Amino acid sequence: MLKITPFSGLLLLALGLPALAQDAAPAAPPRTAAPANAMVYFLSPADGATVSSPVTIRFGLRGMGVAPAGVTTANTGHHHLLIDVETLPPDNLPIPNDANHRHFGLGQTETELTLPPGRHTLQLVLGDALHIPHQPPVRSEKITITVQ
Ligand SMILES: [Cu+2]
Repeated sequence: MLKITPFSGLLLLALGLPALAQDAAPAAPPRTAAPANAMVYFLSPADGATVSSPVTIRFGLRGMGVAPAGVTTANTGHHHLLIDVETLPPDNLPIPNDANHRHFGLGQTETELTLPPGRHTLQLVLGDALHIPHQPPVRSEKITITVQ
């Protein structure tokens, strides 16, 4: 006799929904582990700094190494700079690639940023070979700079 345990019930439910599953988003790829002590931060500018544009932004990383996108070596990643981003992108998906979410997939550790005058926020997020934040995410504090 077939025993329906809670687990097999779920399995039957899953097997019974192949059409729905095909329409759903593909399963998120597995997350890449980061050491608990990993830390990404701004070497410059300082939080609260007043700067002129273009401004050089220098990225610091501790407890992990920088590697270009596509490289799957353990405990490495590449920098992403979030500019004036209020809501963090999802941790389980590739970081968007647009004017507000800049990728440094060649392994760069600094950039020259041209920004209009006014206040801007900057935040760093490390991404793995597939541009997905690590588990746990390695993110800097969000800093605010004023461009003259
Ligand atoms: Cu990336």
